[in-house]
Amino acid sequence: CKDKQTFSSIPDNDNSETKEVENQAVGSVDSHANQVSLDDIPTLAFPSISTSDFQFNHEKAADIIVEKVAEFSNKFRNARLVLVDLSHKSKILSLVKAKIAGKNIDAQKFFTHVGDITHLYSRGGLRCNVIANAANWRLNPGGGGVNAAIFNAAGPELESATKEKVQSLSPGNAAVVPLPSSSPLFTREGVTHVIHVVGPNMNPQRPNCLNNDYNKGCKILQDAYTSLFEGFASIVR
Ligand code: AR6
Repeated sequence: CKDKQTFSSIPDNDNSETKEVENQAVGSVDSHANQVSLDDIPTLAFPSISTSDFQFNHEKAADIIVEKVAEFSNKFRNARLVLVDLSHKSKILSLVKAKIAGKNIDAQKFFTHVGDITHLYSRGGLRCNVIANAANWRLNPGGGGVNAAIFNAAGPELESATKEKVQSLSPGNAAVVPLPSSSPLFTREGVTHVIHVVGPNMNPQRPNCLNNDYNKGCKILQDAYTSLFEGFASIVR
Protein backbone atom coordinates (compact mmCIF):
# COMPACT_ATOMS: atom_id res chain seq x y z
CA CYS A 1 0.00 0.00 0.00
CA LYS A 2 1.45 3.34 -1.02
CA ASP A 3 -0.86 5.31 1.23
CA LYS A 4 1.80 5.96 3.86
CA GLN A 5 -0.04 7.34 6.80
CA THR A 6 1.78 6.34 9.96
CA PHE A 7 4.25 8.39 11.84
CA SER A 8 7.24 6.46 13.02
CA SER A 9 7.96 3.45 10.88
CA ILE A 10 6.74 4.73 7.53
CA PRO A 11 8.16 7.87 5.93
CA ASP A 12 6.08 10.78 4.71
CA ASN A 13 3.70 10.29 1.87
CA ASP A 14 5.84 11.66 -0.91
CA ASN A 15 4.54 10.35 -4.18
CA SER A 16 1.37 8.84 -5.47
CA GLU A 17 -1.33 7.77 -3.10
CA THR A 18 -3.33 4.58 -3.37
CA LYS A 19 -6.70 5.82 -4.48
CA GLU A 20 -8.81 3.06 -3.04
CA VAL A 21 -8.69 1.13 0.17
CA GLU A 22 -10.79 -1.57 1.72
CA ASN A 23 -14.07 -0.29 3.07
CA GLN A 24 -13.55 1.64 6.29
CA ALA A 25 -15.56 4.09 8.34
CA VAL A 26 -14.58 6.87 5.98
CA GLY A 27 -15.30 7.80 2.37
CA SER A 28 -18.02 6.73 0.02
CA VAL A 29 -18.46 3.10 -0.89
CA ASP A 30 -18.06 2.08 -4.49
CA SER A 31 -20.92 -0.31 -5.00
CA HIS A 32 -19.04 -2.38 -7.58
CA ALA A 33 -15.75 -2.89 -5.86
CA ASN A 34 -17.07 -2.38 -2.33
CA GLN A 35 -14.13 -0.07 -1.80
CA VAL A 36 -13.74 3.45 -0.51
CA SER A 37 -12.31 6.12 -2.75
CA LEU A 38 -9.81 8.20 -0.82
CA ASP A 39 -10.55 10.96 -3.33
CA ASP A 40 -13.99 11.31 -1.77
CA ILE A 41 -12.85 11.88 1.78
CA PRO A 42 -12.96 15.55 2.76
CA THR A 43 -9.33 16.44 3.41
CA LEU A 44 -7.67 19.56 4.77
CA ALA A 45 -4.02 20.07 3.86
CA PHE A 46 -2.32 22.67 6.03
CA PRO A 47 1.17 24.10 6.33
CA SER A 48 2.82 24.72 9.66
CA ILE A 49 1.54 28.19 10.52
CA SER A 50 4.12 30.84 11.51
CA THR A 51 7.22 28.64 11.52
CA SER A 52 9.07 30.06 8.55
CA ASP A 53 8.73 33.74 7.68
CA PHE A 54 7.10 34.46 11.05
CA GLN A 55 9.97 32.69 12.87
CA PHE A 56 7.92 30.94 15.55
CA ASN A 57 9.83 28.40 17.65
CA HIS A 58 9.51 24.97 16.02
CA GLU A 59 9.34 22.90 19.23
CA LYS A 60 6.53 25.02 20.61
CA ALA A 61 4.72 25.05 17.27
CA ALA A 62 4.95 21.25 17.01
CA ASP A 63 3.49 20.87 20.52
CA ILE A 64 0.55 23.04 19.51
CA ILE A 65 -0.04 21.21 16.23
CA VAL A 66 -0.10 17.88 18.07
CA GLU A 67 -2.39 19.25 20.79
CA LYS A 68 -4.86 20.70 18.27
CA VAL A 69 -4.79 17.69 15.95
CA ALA A 70 -5.47 15.45 18.97
CA GLU A 71 -8.37 17.69 19.96
CA PHE A 72 -9.97 17.80 16.52
CA SER A 73 -9.00 14.80 14.37
CA ASN A 74 -11.10 12.20 16.13
CA LYS A 75 -14.09 14.54 16.08
CA PHE A 76 -14.17 14.20 12.31
CA ARG A 77 -16.10 11.07 11.51
CA ASN A 78 -15.30 11.28 7.85
CA ALA A 79 -12.45 13.68 7.17
CA ARG A 80 -8.66 13.87 7.19
CA LEU A 81 -6.08 16.42 8.29
CA VAL A 82 -2.72 16.49 6.50
CA LEU A 83 0.28 18.54 7.61
CA VAL A 84 2.32 19.47 4.54
CA ASP A 85 5.81 20.81 4.03
CA LEU A 86 8.10 21.13 1.05
CA SER A 87 11.07 19.04 2.09
CA HIS A 88 11.90 15.65 3.55
CA LYS A 89 14.30 17.58 5.77
CA SER A 90 11.42 19.59 7.27
CA LYS A 91 12.12 20.05 10.96
CA ILE A 92 8.50 20.71 11.79
CA LEU A 93 7.34 17.47 10.14
CA SER A 94 9.97 15.48 12.05
CA LEU A 95 9.02 17.09 15.35
CA VAL A 96 5.31 16.52 14.84
CA LYS A 97 5.84 12.89 13.84
CA ALA A 98 7.99 12.29 16.93
CA LYS A 99 5.58 14.04 19.28
CA ILE A 100 2.47 12.38 17.90
CA ALA A 101 3.80 8.84 18.36
CA GLY A 102 1.94 7.15 21.18
CA LYS A 103 -0.95 9.60 21.10
CA ASN A 104 -4.38 8.21 20.42
CA ILE A 105 -4.69 9.64 16.92
CA ASP A 106 -6.06 7.63 14.02
CA ALA A 107 -3.37 7.45 11.32
CA GLN A 108 -6.11 7.55 8.67
CA LYS A 109 -7.32 10.87 10.00
CA PHE A 110 -4.01 12.66 10.41
CA PHE A 111 -0.76 12.20 8.56
CA THR A 112 2.10 14.21 7.13
CA HIS A 113 2.97 14.74 3.50
CA VAL A 114 6.01 16.13 1.70
CA GLY A 115 5.13 18.22 -1.32
CA ASP A 116 3.98 21.56 -2.65
CA ILE A 117 0.54 22.38 -1.26
CA THR A 118 -0.44 23.81 -4.66
CA HIS A 119 0.27 20.52 -6.46
CA LEU A 120 -0.90 17.86 -4.05
CA TYR A 121 -3.02 15.96 -6.55
CA SER A 122 -1.19 16.62 -9.82
CA ARG A 123 2.25 15.74 -8.40
CA GLY A 124 1.47 13.66 -5.33
CA GLY A 125 -1.82 11.94 -6.10
CA LEU A 126 -3.23 13.27 -2.82
CA ARG A 127 -6.73 14.71 -3.11
CA CYS A 128 -7.31 17.59 -0.71
CA ASN A 129 -10.49 19.55 -1.28
CA VAL A 130 -9.44 22.19 1.23
CA ILE A 131 -6.05 23.81 1.71
CA ALA A 132 -4.95 26.25 4.39
CA ASN A 133 -2.86 29.31 3.73
CA ALA A 134 -0.42 30.90 6.21
CA ALA A 135 -1.59 34.38 5.31
CA ASN A 136 -0.72 37.95 6.27
CA TRP A 137 -3.26 40.15 8.04
CA ARG A 138 -4.04 42.14 4.87
CA LEU A 139 -4.75 38.90 2.98
CA ASN A 140 -2.52 40.19 0.21
CA PRO A 141 -1.14 37.86 -2.43
CA GLY A 142 2.41 39.15 -1.98
CA GLY A 143 5.16 38.21 0.42
CA GLY A 144 6.70 34.80 0.00
CA GLY A 145 6.27 31.31 1.34
CA VAL A 146 3.07 29.41 1.07
CA ASN A 147 0.96 32.58 0.77
CA ALA A 148 2.58 33.64 -2.49
CA ALA A 149 2.52 30.06 -3.79
CA ILE A 150 -1.21 29.64 -3.16
CA PHE A 151 -2.23 33.03 -4.55
CA ASN A 152 -0.06 32.44 -7.65
CA ALA A 153 -1.44 28.97 -8.25
CA ALA A 154 -5.06 29.97 -7.66
CA GLY A 155 -4.99 32.93 -10.04
CA PRO A 156 -6.87 36.21 -9.61
CA GLU A 157 -10.01 34.24 -8.69
CA LEU A 158 -8.70 33.69 -5.17
CA GLU A 159 -7.90 37.34 -4.63
CA SER A 160 -11.36 38.49 -5.66
CA ALA A 161 -13.14 35.70 -3.76
CA THR A 162 -11.11 36.59 -0.67
CA LYS A 163 -11.92 40.30 -0.90
CA GLU A 164 -15.60 39.52 -1.30
CA LYS A 165 -15.53 37.53 1.90
CA VAL A 166 -13.18 39.43 4.23
CA GLN A 167 -10.91 42.47 4.06
CA SER A 168 -8.37 41.64 6.76
CA LEU A 169 -7.72 39.13 9.50
CA SER A 170 -6.10 39.55 12.90
CA PRO A 171 -3.58 37.00 14.22
CA GLY A 172 -5.21 33.86 15.62
CA ASN A 173 -8.09 33.92 13.14
CA ALA A 174 -9.06 32.05 9.98
CA ALA A 175 -11.38 32.81 7.08
CA VAL A 176 -12.94 30.20 4.79
CA VAL A 177 -13.01 31.25 1.14
CA PRO A 178 -14.85 29.15 -1.47
CA LEU A 179 -12.71 28.92 -4.59
CA PRO A 180 -14.40 29.76 -7.91
CA SER A 181 -14.52 26.74 -10.21
CA SER A 182 -12.56 28.67 -12.85
CA SER A 183 -9.46 28.76 -10.62
CA PRO A 184 -6.63 26.48 -11.79
CA LEU A 185 -6.35 25.16 -8.24
CA PHE A 186 -9.96 24.00 -8.50
CA THR A 187 -9.74 22.48 -11.96
CA ARG A 188 -6.28 20.91 -11.67
CA GLU A 189 -6.10 19.99 -7.99
CA GLY A 190 -9.74 19.69 -6.94
CA VAL A 191 -9.43 22.40 -4.27
CA THR A 192 -12.87 23.85 -3.47
CA HIS A 193 -11.94 26.05 -0.50
CA VAL A 194 -8.93 27.94 0.78
CA ILE A 195 -8.81 28.77 4.48
CA HIS A 196 -6.61 31.77 5.23
CA VAL A 197 -5.03 31.65 8.67
CA VAL A 198 -2.95 34.37 10.29
CA GLY A 199 -0.56 33.12 12.93
CA PRO A 200 1.57 34.89 15.52
CA ASN A 201 4.57 36.78 14.17
CA MET A 202 7.98 36.68 15.87
CA ASN A 203 9.81 38.34 12.99
CA PRO A 204 10.68 42.00 13.78
CA GLN A 205 10.64 42.75 10.04
CA ARG A 206 6.93 41.91 9.80
CA PRO A 207 3.82 43.65 11.26
CA ASN A 208 2.47 42.79 14.73
CA CYS A 209 5.75 41.34 15.99
CA LEU A 210 5.33 39.82 19.46
CA ASN A 211 8.92 40.52 20.53
CA ASN A 212 9.50 36.97 21.67
CA ASP A 213 6.43 36.95 23.95
CA TYR A 214 5.64 33.25 23.76
CA ASN A 215 2.83 33.49 26.30
CA LYS A 216 0.89 35.54 23.80
CA GLY A 217 2.38 33.73 20.82
CA CYS A 218 1.36 30.24 21.93
CA LYS A 219 -2.17 31.40 22.73
CA ILE A 220 -2.47 33.01 19.29
CA LEU A 221 -1.13 29.92 17.53
CA GLN A 222 -3.58 27.70 19.46
CA ASP A 223 -6.41 30.05 18.47
CA ALA A 224 -5.22 29.98 14.84
CA TYR A 225 -5.41 26.17 14.66
CA THR A 226 -8.75 26.11 16.48
CA SER A 227 -10.14 28.60 14.01
CA LEU A 228 -8.66 26.66 11.06
CA PHE A 229 -10.06 23.29 12.14
CA GLU A 230 -13.45 24.80 13.01
CA GLY A 231 -13.50 26.43 9.57
CA PHE A 232 -12.79 23.06 7.98
CA ALA A 233 -15.51 21.44 10.12
CA SER A 234 -17.98 24.04 8.83
CA ILE A 235 -17.25 22.91 5.25
CA VAL A 236 -17.43 19.21 6.04
CA ARG A 237 -20.75 19.49 7.84
N1 AR6 B 1 3.85 24.03 -0.03
C1 AR6 B 1 3.87 23.50 1.22
N2 AR6 B 1 4.45 24.12 2.27
C2 AR6 B 1 5.03 25.30 2.05
C3 AR6 B 1 5.06 25.92 0.77
C4 AR6 B 1 4.42 25.23 -0.31
N3 AR6 B 1 4.37 25.72 -1.55
N4 AR6 B 1 5.73 27.10 0.87
C5 AR6 B 1 6.12 27.22 2.16
N5 AR6 B 1 5.70 26.14 2.87
P1 AR6 B 1 5.50 30.63 5.59
P2 AR6 B 1 4.55 31.93 8.05
C6 AR6 B 1 5.85 25.88 4.32
O1 AR6 B 1 6.76 31.42 5.64
O2 AR6 B 1 5.79 31.55 8.77
C7 AR6 B 1 4.16 35.25 3.97
O3 AR6 B 1 4.93 36.22 3.38
C8 AR6 B 1 7.09 26.40 4.99
O4 AR6 B 1 8.20 25.50 4.81
O5 AR6 B 1 4.82 30.52 4.28
O6 AR6 B 1 3.23 31.71 8.72
C9 AR6 B 1 2.77 35.73 4.39
O7 AR6 B 1 2.33 36.78 3.55
C10 AR6 B 1 6.64 26.46 6.44
O8 AR6 B 1 6.71 25.17 7.02
O9 AR6 B 1 4.39 31.21 6.62
C11 AR6 B 1 2.98 36.20 5.81
O10 AR6 B 1 3.38 37.55 5.85
C12 AR6 B 1 5.15 26.84 6.32
O11 AR6 B 1 4.80 26.60 4.96
C13 AR6 B 1 4.11 35.32 6.32
O12 AR6 B 1 4.80 34.83 5.18
C14 AR6 B 1 4.82 28.30 6.66
O13 AR6 B 1 5.82 29.15 6.14
C15 AR6 B 1 3.59 34.14 7.11
O14 AR6 B 1 4.69 33.46 7.65
